[in-house]
Amino acid sequence: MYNGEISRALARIADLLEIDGDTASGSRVAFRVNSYRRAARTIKDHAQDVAALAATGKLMTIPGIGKGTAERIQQFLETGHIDELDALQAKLPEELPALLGISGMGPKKVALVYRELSVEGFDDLKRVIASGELAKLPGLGVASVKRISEGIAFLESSGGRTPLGVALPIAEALAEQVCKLPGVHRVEIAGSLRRGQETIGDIDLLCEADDGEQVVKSFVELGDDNWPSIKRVLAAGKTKASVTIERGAAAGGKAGREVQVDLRVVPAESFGAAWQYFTGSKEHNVRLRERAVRSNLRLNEYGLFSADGEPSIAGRDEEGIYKKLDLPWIPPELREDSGEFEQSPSVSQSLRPSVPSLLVTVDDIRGDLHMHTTASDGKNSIEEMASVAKVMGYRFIAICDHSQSSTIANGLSIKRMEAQIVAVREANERVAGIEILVGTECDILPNGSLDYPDDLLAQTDWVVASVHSAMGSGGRAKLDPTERTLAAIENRWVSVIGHPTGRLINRRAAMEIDMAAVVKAASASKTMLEINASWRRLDLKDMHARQAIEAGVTLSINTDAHHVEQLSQMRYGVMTARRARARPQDVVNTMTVAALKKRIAAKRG
Ligand code: DGT
Ligand code: CA
Ligand code: CA
Ligand code: ZN
Repeated sequence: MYNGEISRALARIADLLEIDGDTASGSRVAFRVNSYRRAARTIKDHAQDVAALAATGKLMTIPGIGKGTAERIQQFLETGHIDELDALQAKLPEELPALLGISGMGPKKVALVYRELSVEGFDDLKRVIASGELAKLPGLGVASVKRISEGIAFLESSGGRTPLGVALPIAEALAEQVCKLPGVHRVEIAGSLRRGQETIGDIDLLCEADDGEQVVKSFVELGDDNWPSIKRVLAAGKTKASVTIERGAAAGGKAGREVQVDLRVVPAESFGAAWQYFTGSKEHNVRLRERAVRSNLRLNEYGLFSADGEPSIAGRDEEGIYKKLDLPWIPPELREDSGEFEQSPSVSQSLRPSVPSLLVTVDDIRGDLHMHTTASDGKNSIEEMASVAKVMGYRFIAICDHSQSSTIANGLSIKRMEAQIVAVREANERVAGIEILVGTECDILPNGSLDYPDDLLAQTDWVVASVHSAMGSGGRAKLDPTERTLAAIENRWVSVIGHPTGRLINRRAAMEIDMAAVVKAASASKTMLEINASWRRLDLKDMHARQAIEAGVTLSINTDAHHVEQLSQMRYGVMTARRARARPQDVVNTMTVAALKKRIAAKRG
């Protein structure tokens, strides 16, 4: 079991205790809530595997883990349940904890509406908003009610889709388990997940085996000693099973949400056809089928057939199908009927490598140019970040801690930034084999100016400029988000605009930005735009990144890691870049150190 799961279970107990109990400060419950929260935080960031520590009886050596918490962790590891959590869940209305997923609704507010207005779920909450009762509660008022109703609308419009970075690890771990079942030769991911969409409706797995019924049977009986474990079986047939997996409370919004997994079993001779079909998108498949019909062929999930039926002329692999339809193999990320047919040169017309085969890959990435350390709100030191980056094969990184106005993120004052510059330069001397650039994530202030003076920025190698405050139009901000971004782009020291629209997937809408204007100004001034690879952001999103590339803007794909583990989120950014049709030369992270420095200097002059 991962530390994250244990951490989430403890945080969940804290949430439910806080909703359930009398948490007046100084009370016994408040004390327990705090200690669970502290334990959850410590475990989440703990460098060692907590399950391994537990196995050797060393749980209580972790700071902040007392006897009671250690017992609960032990129970969770052994049984997958915690009695206290189950009891709390049973005591509270079933839908109530889900209200915690609404932006603006913390445990205190959920407790308040539950106790004062008998709100037990979404419908009740919407009712008390409409009747005006909610705004009358102490500590709420019109502004916070507005925020809560926007939060509800956002959750509803995002339809409970699972973020890419939550779904992919679940799918990979499950695929690995299925691979070990008797009679299984091969397992692959299909559907929107293979296409790298930012959120996933359900996970589609495809499995090659001769006896489908046997595989389905052993699949739905997979034990729960492995992560992830199956929560409910929705259907189990001869060649198909649908189940749900608990996706974890911290994952992109609502607590306790499940994600559906469809498993289909097919024989080797039609594996390619099925993989192509179930990868989709539906729109891509429709176009492909039309193309088959025009060649007097018939395409379905079993294969490609001549119009008069037998025998199948392709179906073992995807390449064969595309080839017979006079197309190069099209990367899954492009299969959206958004130009991939028009872009793909016909195989017979051209022997040049096809455009899609030139898309950027994770292997092309030589460095990550946005990450935080303990100097601001990160969890690891400069050297820790650098050594993990080195193991990943990177040649460079940029340390970009927050600037002075980001007070909640412990942003660096001018003085601390000056010390940080020295610290990064020293670390760069000490750590061989990787170039550590002095960077900053400098706030773009509400008036469009930068949070540090130019003479300080000039001492850095790389400047990420980001909007973190006053993100709406009007209000505190003097300029609207587009004007602020344009002002930052005009600053010669700004290398890249960080997470340009500020959205949080399933949580916060993007700022209203005139992307065409931003892209144009970025291109003209040689300012780069970021694809923030954190699965919580993926910002720029695919279509905006495509717009940027078409305007000649260089992209920078960065994880914004606040912990060494998050450096691995690079792949989500790369998938997004591939959906944007990015080639290595469109992405600054693929450059050598020398070329990177030259590229940065091209704007600085
Ligand atoms: P999702 O799960 O909503 O994120 O999106 P997908 O694309 O994974 O859709 P899903 O899971 O309903 O189906 C997986 C793929 O199977 C889909 O991309 C294309 C194929 N497929 C499913 N149903 C149909 C259909 O009725 N017609 C066609 N042409 N393809 C389908
Ligand atoms: Ca799907
Ligand atoms: Ca599906
Ligand atoms: Zn950042």
